[in-house]
Amino acid sequence: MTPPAIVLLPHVDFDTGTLRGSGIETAVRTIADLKGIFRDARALETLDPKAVVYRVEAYAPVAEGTEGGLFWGATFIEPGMVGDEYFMTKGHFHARRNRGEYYVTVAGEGALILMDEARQTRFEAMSPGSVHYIPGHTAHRTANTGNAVLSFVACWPSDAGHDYETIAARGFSARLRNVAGVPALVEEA
Ligand code: M6P
Ligand code: ZN
Repeated sequence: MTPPAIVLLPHVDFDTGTLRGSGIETAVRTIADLKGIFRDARALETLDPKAVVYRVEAYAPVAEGTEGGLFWGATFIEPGMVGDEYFMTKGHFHARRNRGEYYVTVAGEGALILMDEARQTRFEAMSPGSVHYIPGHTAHRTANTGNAVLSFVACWPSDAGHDYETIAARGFSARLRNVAGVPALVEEA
């Protein structure tokens, strides 16, 4: 009789959020990938285009678009600034607008920036252990406001999809900027 196949389950390191195991896909976003995301294009030009801003490790046990499944991810944002803006993710609405998501902070300090479809923007402070429920119909982006790597884990429906185009076209209505040493949301003019 053939012995049952040994399945290596993915494994999370709770000190860092790092995912290990087979079938984990990593995406890297560099300064060059984030043109148009930050406000200060001149400040962006002074940075090494190959420098990594953030990395996402994702575990997709079902195909993207599958209804009823869930994905798991870990995101690692380096500390850094582009002008007075903190290193941050591109940000997205879910392509299926009503899909929600959980984020849980593992390490570092940051902010989860949330914008509803009426373009009302707010943020939640992220620190180790903080649990963030992102409702449907809400764009989300994370910024590293500290001096060390910000890492958080995420869980979202496998049919949520990423709508980056809406953010590329109009951005968020407010940006998280360092105002006199403190992260503050500043409305776009
Ligand atoms: C989290 C999840 C992912 C997302 C990642 C980076 O891990 O929300 O779905 O891809 O953050 O965010 P973005 O895709 O906006 O760059
Ligand atoms: Zn999402």
